[in-house]
Amino acid sequence: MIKKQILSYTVFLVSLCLAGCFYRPNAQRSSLVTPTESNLIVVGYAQVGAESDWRVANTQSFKSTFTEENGFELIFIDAQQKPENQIKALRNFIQQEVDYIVLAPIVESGWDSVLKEVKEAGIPLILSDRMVNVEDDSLYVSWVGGNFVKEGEDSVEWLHNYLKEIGRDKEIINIVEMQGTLGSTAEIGRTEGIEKKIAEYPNFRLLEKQTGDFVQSMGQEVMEGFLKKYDDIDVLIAQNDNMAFGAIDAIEAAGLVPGKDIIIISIDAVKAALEEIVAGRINASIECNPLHGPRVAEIIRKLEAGEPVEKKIYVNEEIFDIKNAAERLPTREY
Ligand code: GYE
Repeated sequence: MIKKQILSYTVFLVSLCLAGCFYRPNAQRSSLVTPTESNLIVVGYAQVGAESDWRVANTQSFKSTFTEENGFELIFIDAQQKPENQIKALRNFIQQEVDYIVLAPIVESGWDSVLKEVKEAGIPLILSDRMVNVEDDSLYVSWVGGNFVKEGEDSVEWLHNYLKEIGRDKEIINIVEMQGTLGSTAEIGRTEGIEKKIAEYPNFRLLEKQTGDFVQSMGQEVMEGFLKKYDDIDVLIAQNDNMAFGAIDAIEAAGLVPGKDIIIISIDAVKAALEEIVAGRINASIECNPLHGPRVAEIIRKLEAGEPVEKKIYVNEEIFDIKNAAERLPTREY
């Protein structure tokens, strides 16, 4: 009798262990699937956040490209604009033994040690959108994104041409600048391009620059501050559309007409910005294309095939104003 009890207890223990050892709840599947368990290529993407229309379109581009039907499993992490969250995400990706890591770094600095860990783990890392400032560029395989310096330069060139067209090119022009997240490649490049070009035109004065962190509500706050401080602002250059949307609210609340009393130029050219151009509240938007999903997938395809990839890939971008916005709106993807 006792023997029988011991036997059934042992069977119970063994079955408990079996269940415990092999049970993998569905909810954790994404973190447990490894390339040996399926044929899917596992890609971890450490995204910046959801701070702007541009970012939402970028996330959508990755989610619709890196699907199971296309042969991928995507592990998507929204870092909520906190660099420490991205570092944590990268370390988790290493533990999960993903096949590739895609990183859109929030800021350029602070990457040397974690990217070294990624390299030591033998995981190819692709940078998308923004850059890292590291001593050893073998820490990443490839980068794809916009030419931020050029976008900044184009915004001021557009202004110069527009002022000529409306006969104001001999006037002193007071400009305020709204920067993106300080220390991000998009901010660093755009600030450089904008200020280099402003310096080329003796009648352009930069009254002040301030960051609005690429966020609409902060754009509104920063503009309110500018309007309290200066009563002679001619132009706002906002380093993204969403901050310009916030600024429009502030300008209207101050009893001024956006696009007329204050010329507004922004960067990104998302669909809502094209609508604002048609409505006359934004004068121009310099495109920054967010659809990097297929571009990164193409880099991975080449790496899988053992083909060489370019270290830096710049995306072509356009300029939108009243001359082309209406005609392009119906087919605008984002
Ligand atoms: O312009 C802005 C987003 O890094 C290019 O980030 C990107 C920028 C984009 O928040 O809207």
